[in-house]
Amino acid sequence: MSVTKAAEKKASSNRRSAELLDLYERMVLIREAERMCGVLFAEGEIPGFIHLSDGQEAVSVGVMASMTAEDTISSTHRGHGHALAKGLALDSFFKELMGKVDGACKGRGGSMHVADLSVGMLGANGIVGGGVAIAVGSGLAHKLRGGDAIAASFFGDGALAEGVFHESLNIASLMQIPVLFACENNGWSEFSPTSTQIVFSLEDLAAAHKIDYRRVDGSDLEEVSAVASEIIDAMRRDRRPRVLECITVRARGHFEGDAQRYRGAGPAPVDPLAKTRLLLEEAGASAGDLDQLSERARTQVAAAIEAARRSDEPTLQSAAEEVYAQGVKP
Ligand SMILES: Cc1ncc(C[n+]2csc(CCOP(=O)(O)OP(=O)(O)O)c2C)c(N)n1
Repeated sequence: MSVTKAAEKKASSNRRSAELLDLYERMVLIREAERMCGVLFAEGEIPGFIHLSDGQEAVSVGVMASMTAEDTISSTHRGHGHALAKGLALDSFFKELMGKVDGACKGRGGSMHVADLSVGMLGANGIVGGGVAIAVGSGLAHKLRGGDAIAASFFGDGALAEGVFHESLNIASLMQIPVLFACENNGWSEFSPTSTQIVFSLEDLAAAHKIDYRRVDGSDLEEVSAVASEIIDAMRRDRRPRVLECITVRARGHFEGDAQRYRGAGPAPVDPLAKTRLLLEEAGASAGDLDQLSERARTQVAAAIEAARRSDEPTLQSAAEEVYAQGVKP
């Protein structure tokens, strides 16, 4: 190998390691934010229900590595990772989950309906499949406006049984809408295995709707980000929909507090964070530097929680505010 070729190869491998480190840091931040969500929920500081996405971080971070602020996403009840990966600020996130006036939705959305249009996060969604059609609508808007922005819908395998999902695939294919259907297949729909719920494969369904389909190992950050980048680049050019099935794990219960009595002892799930950390260490990152990165995440999350604690709750008198869009009469 020539000296120039060797130098190019080294530079490209350094670039890859720097990108991987950046994505790893985002995953660590999501894991830490969710760990603290669990603590705050148990202590009664987060009202309602929360559903954590431990084990699924490589999907949100890997796919969104190729998205910009102009691109839009819709999410699910398990949407913390999606919101943070899309760029929702930590402060806004914790204030929203803790029901405070300075939250992303002024404390009205909470965990299951957090949204921030300024970063293209169209909302988490308590309705299974509810976000899918929203992303299709947003993708249509991108197409009509011109440019190369795309929309993505993150949904679980449970959404495959919903009518709206089938309608959404059909219309996206019929009208050639640049929407990425990103399925996080963790094998569970609440307390039931997917195999007891669905009779078709997502691959067959995509083929029936004439939409290109790819499957990735959702615990493998490098694979998710490489395949997503390829797909999204193609979508920016050809303005067509795509289906990406990410095989992933739900490391925790369906919701926080779920005793998981329905769950048998299976093989230990692969942790995408541990897997990526190993890769980084093999590429030369020191354990000390990686520990420091985790420490930084803990400090950032702790500061955001403290800021949320200092923020006020909405007043009772303001309960009816923000119900209607500005300028729209009831
Ligand atoms: C339309 C609708 N039906 C049923 C429910 C109750 N429900 C909440 S979560 C869930 C399962 C979701 O499974 P999946 O989409 O695979 O996501 P996961 O929880 O595995 O991330 C169900 C059936 C709901 N919220 N909305």
